[in-house]
Amino acid sequence: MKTTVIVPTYNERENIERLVRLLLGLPGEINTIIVDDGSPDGTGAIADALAEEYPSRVEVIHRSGKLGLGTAYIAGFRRALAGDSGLICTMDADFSHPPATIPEMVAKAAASYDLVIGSRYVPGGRTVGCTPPRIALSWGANAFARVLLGLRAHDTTAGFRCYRRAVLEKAPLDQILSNGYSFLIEMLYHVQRQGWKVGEVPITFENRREGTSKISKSEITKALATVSRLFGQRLKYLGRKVPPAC
Ligand SMILES: Nc1nc2c(ncn2[C@@H]2O[C@H](COP(=O)(O)OP(=O)(O)OP(=O)(O)O)[C@@H](O)[C@H]2O)c(=O)[nH]1
Ligand SMILES: [Mg+2]
Repeated sequence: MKTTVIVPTYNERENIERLVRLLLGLPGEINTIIVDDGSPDGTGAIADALAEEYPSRVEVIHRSGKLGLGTAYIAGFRRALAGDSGLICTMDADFSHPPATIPEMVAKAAASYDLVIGSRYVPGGRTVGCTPPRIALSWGANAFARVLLGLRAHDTTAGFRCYRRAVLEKAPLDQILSNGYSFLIEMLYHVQRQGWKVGEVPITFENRREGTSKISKSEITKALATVSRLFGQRLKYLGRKVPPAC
């Protein structure tokens, strides 16, 4: 199945070229869309050089500044939906998400899943090189989102995902209010509520070796606010049967 991989970038000069070359070398029909937010370190120029080298396989969206991960995904989704890929994946640029798992995710989606998550928290999945506070934060965010929102997936904050095209076509992208990391929770909430089938494949999540993290403390507060807002919405819907979208 033709697959587009969206990679949001902000200051990923050390990673982006190697990642794109690895992605293009994977089996299957894969192309990429890099969404760069005017990275001061020149990531955008490296991405442009890759797009020039592979005009039919690498596209770059340049945005004017650091506008946030959520809107970067949405910009990538819209560009991908203008093309003809049947599957649209997202992943970080920093090698925390192993590119070699993509064929397995694609195969699982092709075998009848609507969203496949590259997951740290299913048997066989693990986290390597992260500090205990970072692990605790991820674990806490997941537990909180799963309990309050009833999310069934185990890794609800993972940015490593493959969506079937129809899922994104039907997703209420205009209604998603969160723009940071909690965008991922909000998106998963809508996907599950619309009745799509979500699967997970185990990954080894490795802490980034190059470049720096963009997570800030305010993301924690924003995630708490997002989950609380969605919990309020869920309470309204509880008891009402929502017809599946597929
Ligand atoms: N376009 C765009 N990309 C972003 C933005 N913030 C982060 N990114 C990218 O999103 C991906 C995830 O960011 P990271 O800083 O690795 O965050 P993380 O993986 O959740 O946290 P770490 O475990 O600390 O690495 C990376 O590819 C970043 O370059 C943003 O505002 N705009
Ligand atoms: Mg990272």
